[in-house]
Amino acid sequence: MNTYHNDRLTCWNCPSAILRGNVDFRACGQSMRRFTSMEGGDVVIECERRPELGHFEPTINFSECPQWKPTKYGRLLDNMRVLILGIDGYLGWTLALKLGALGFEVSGVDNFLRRRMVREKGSMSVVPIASMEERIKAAKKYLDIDINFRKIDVLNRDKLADFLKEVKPEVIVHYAEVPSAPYSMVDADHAIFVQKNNVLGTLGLLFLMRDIVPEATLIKLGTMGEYGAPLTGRPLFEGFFPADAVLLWNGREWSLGGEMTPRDPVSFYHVSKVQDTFNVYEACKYWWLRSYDVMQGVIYGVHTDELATDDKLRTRFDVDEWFGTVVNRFVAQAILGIPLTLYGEGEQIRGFIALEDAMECMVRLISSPPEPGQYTVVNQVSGLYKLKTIAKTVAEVGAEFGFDVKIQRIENPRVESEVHPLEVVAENLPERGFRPRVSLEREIRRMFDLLSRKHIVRRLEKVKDTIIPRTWWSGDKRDPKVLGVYSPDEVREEEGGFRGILHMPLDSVFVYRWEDEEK
Ligand code: USQ
Repeated sequence: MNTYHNDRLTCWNCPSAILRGNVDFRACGQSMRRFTSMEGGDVVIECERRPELGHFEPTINFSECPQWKPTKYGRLLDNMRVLILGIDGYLGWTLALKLGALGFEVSGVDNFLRRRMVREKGSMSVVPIASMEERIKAAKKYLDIDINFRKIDVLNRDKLADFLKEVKPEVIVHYAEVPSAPYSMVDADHAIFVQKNNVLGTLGLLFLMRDIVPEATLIKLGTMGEYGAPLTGRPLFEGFFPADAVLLWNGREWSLGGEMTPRDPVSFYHVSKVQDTFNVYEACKYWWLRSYDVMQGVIYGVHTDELATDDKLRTRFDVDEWFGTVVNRFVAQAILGIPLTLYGEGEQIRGFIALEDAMECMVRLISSPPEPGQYTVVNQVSGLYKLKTIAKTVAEVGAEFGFDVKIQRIENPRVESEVHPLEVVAENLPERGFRPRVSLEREIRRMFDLLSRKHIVRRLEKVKDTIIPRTWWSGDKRDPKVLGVYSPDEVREEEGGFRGILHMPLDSVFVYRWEDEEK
């Protein structure tokens, strides 16, 4: 039996393996399996980290390689070089600290666009964050982490190319996209900007990876919103139909196995992620690049151990109508005494994941690099909830902190189904050792604990006017009408609508954890 989830991966997966010999780059994608099992030794590699081995067949597995050291996250490559694009953001900064604390060599790029866009709304991060210079100093002081930062716009390919040559990353985590659906719906200028920044930034990056770091893994942030929420209830598979899916039409039957599933994005921002999906998929096919495309659910929370080490290490936290995600906004509203803004019916079901769990997912993906040409989609959620359940939970936890929280249904400024089934398959992360650890209530409690501190409440008061949504998918700019105000015990979660169904096999793979041993 394997001790770690990634024991059986081999040099084929390792970014240190430089492919040499008779490698036919046209034999990518679909024919990869045949290629990897080829006998006769045509394919050889050189190991960047172990040049003394000379040329050899790429068959050493991680459990045999001294460079892949055991940790509680599985085997991790010693001093692995990770480049985070968008390192100044909510996720980027959190991941930088997490990886730094685990011994990765962390470098990062940002152009501070997020700070500017939030300022454009008249808002700011309600959790105070320092300049990048000060953040890097604090990371060194409190966690002894060195971060190699460069201010670069990912659309500037020349500068990005120079940095890639300097750093030679083995993993690139791409968080440098505009993450907001409402921002992309403000007007034509905003929609065009979002799509240009996101789609062309990623497309340019793919060409640079081909030319400079073809062995690196691209971990690209997509979104569960790429799939939409099919009214038929068809499960949302991980990017592709499973082998036994069939299409029936006119009395005839075809296999759908291995075909990309349909996408039905819900804003021009979500469309940009769909376009990225195709561009990354193609680059893996054409050039043997390797990628995990992460369909992340709605993220929430404030906590990781590293962020909590000192106030100077905290990550940003937005609550305005453009950049605040729903759980984060609800907690802010509860503290400000604004009834929680449920859009429309409140029967919408979404996949959610806490910040801390999302970071663990990233470490798991980094620990399991794909093979050349492999493009794998992972659905990154840890629970499915109705929005009204989220509102009720925030109100109930808020009561523990002494807040009397009301819930309001308001007109929905978005165009989205408000009553729909949702069935999600999320197998790829558990197979790589991920187990959700943070419950919704626990993280909401941590959020109240942090956000109700005096200095943050003062900042919340300052951005109060940016909370009520005024960006309509129709193009209108007006306050929505209130449809009803409720106390939490009047919210009946089980009444009406559907229940989310999540397929997440947590027992299928043995996961070794040092904590288990310590118990
Ligand atoms: N919603 C409310 N009240 C609010 C804010 C939102 O009812 O005050 C509703 C929205 O109508 C929507 C749901 O909550 O049905 C989620 O909205 P959101 O603003 O939290 O998230 P969304 O716009 O879907 O986008 C966010 C991130 C995005 C990421 C996405 C994951 O901003 O980057 O891609 O979550 S997902 O939703 O799974 O597509």
